[in-house]
Amino acid sequence: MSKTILVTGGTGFIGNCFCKLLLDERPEYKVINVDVCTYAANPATIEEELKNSNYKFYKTDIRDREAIDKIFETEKPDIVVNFAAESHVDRSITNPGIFLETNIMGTAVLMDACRKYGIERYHQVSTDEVYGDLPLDRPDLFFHEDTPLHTSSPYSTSKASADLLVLAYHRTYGLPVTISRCSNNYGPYQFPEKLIPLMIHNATHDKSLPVYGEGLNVRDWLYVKDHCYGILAVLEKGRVGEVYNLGGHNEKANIEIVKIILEKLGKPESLITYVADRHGHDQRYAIDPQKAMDELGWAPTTMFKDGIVLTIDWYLSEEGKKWTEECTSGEYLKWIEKNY
Ligand code: NAD
Ligand code: TDX
Repeated sequence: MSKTILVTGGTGFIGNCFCKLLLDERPEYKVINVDVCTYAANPATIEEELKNSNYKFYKTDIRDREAIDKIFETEKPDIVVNFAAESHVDRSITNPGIFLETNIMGTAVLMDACRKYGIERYHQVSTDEVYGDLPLDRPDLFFHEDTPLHTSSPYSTSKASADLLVLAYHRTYGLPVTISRCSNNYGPYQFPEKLIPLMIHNATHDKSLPVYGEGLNVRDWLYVKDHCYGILAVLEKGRVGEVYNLGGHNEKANIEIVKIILEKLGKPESLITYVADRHGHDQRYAIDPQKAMDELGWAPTTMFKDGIVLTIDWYLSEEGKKWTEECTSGEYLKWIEKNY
């Protein structure tokens, strides 16, 4: 049966991968992308999707209640998946306000529309950062779904607040919600402010690679498409009102990642520059994805050694080089003004 799925933040890194997956593997879905296109959204990302008759794009802010209501009235979505967010921790440290507005208030506006117009499912895309961090000397510890929320940055606090609001809308209003909390994603089309694309970009331009502190902080890396399959599994098999952790047991210290990238690109380690640490820098993230594996039959399929090659190859491709150049020069901001 044909269904309409409204995806917010579908011009961003993970949201676009999710839209592509739906268009490729779930042709029965009509995909509506609602994205205001912040600095993090290069329009080139959705060039191909715009040609697909199953896809529609609204350049709209999720904080704009009137505009969101209008889209719900017109499109009558069955399912809403909320990716839209301010997503970069460093930016949240310098400018927290917009994180609270988009990540918390935007979520409330979407869920109010869901209540008003009725939906089958509201899914919130969340992060392992809501659990805070784990000590480096306790490799036996992992984040479980019932690990207390204990955030460090304005970003993670805004995401945790949104999660609590989502669960409150379920309990108070009976909204049929699910939440997924994922570890660090990597892959093509990631904005070059995040660790992996930034390091690839700087290394290819023989610029220094800024590693915070001693580079010993640990992140748990998941290929973006595996994350999107996980969200699809939650939508199709997950229980309403539940939280699912998504991760691949692929923990690496930042310095390890940086050295892998340099090695793959044939660049010298002398490009590494140790810089001042991030304020409140989380030490280690480590997801236990057992619940998603057991209940949903989900498991990542891309090994890091393969995913990192796919990622580097994409950033070195003509498309990847042009896309990154547009992001770093801000060229597309002029394009947005002209076209929308
Ligand atoms: P991104 O920054 O690449 O994309 C975010 C998208 O949201 C952009 O296209 C942006 O234009 C859009 N957006 C921002 N504010 C908006 C608003 N007010 N209205 C409409 N659209 C708006 O981020 P991403 O890495 O793709 O992350 C997507 C989601 O996944 C976020 O909710 C993030 O918290 C979560 N997440 C990310 C990771 C990761 O490693 N990147 C890991 C776990 C969870
Ligand atoms: O220049 C850098 N140097 C550096 O050492 C940058 C940009 C990062 N780092 C470190 C900080 C982190 O320990 O690398 C690690 C990864 O940093 P980010 O790419 O900024 O990701 P992180 O802070 O871990 O958050 C990411 O994962 C969880 C996403 O940005 C979030 O949206 C997601 O929720």
